[in-house]
Amino acid sequence: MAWTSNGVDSNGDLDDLGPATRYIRDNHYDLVYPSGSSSTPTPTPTPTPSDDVTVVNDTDFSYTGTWETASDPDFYNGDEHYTYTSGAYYEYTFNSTKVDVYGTNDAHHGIAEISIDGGTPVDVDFYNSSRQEQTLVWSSDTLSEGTHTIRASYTGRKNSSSTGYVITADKLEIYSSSGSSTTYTYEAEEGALTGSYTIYDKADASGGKTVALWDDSSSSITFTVDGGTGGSKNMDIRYLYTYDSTVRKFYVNSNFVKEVSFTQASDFTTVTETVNLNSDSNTIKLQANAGPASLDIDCITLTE
Ligand SMILES: [Ca+2]
Ligand SMILES: [Ca+2]
Repeated sequence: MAWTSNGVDSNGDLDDLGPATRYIRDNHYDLVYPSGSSSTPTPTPTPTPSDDVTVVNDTDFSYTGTWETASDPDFYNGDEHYTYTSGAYYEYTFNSTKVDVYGTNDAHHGIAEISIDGGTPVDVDFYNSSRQEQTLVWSSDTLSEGTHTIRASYTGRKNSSSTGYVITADKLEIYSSSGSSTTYTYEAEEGALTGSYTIYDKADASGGKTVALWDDSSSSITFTVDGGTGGSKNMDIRYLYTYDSTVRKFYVNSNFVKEVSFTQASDFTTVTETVNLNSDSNTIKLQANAGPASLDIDCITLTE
């Protein structure tokens, strides 16, 4: 980190900045966000209906045979299972019409067989010349309504470029049956922003932009959201954070709910909270707090 000296502590805390430190911070800021631009936010939410996706972490799969576990912030939820042993497979049973499989590809990874409901397995290659976490390795066709079981099995086979046979398990994304729920996404860049922030372009951000919300007690982002008929919703907050962890104060309709924790994520990831909304219009605010530097917030997604 280029600016750990001169008043910024080892966590990159931005409190009590002197002029020299501000100079360092501002230069660092330009390096991190070269395409960044502060602009007047548009306080009009534009909710976008999308598929309702449930993410299932590898810790919830059912494992047979010998599997190892690994930790890395680049994995979904920071964890992964992998195997290089004959007879190893995982299964997961779900009630939906589509599943996407994610794992890590690498130069020493091999070919798995994936099947649905005991059907004919297909080969899925976990090889890539360099390590690539959270890769979409396989998508099912559209399945019939109802319960299905996916199985991913070690095969001991590989392509000719690979140096090994490892297969990995990081997460599944399960798509709900159409019409069972409604999801709305609200972009951070379209929220009402205060204090120190930068809206910048990022290719893999929802809507192509994300917001760096600097840790300054005046910094906040407020989303105006449609509560529908009211009641409890799931709220996914999509974010990036390069330090160990931080918190933001979370308010619904100006009432403090809790501090939400954000752990290190070098790729966009989500933290999920439950929110109780009134019918029709509500505000959801995330307020900066004491702690390390900027948290990038991309969007929030509400699910009925
Ligand atoms: Ca995982
Ligand atoms: Ca966004």
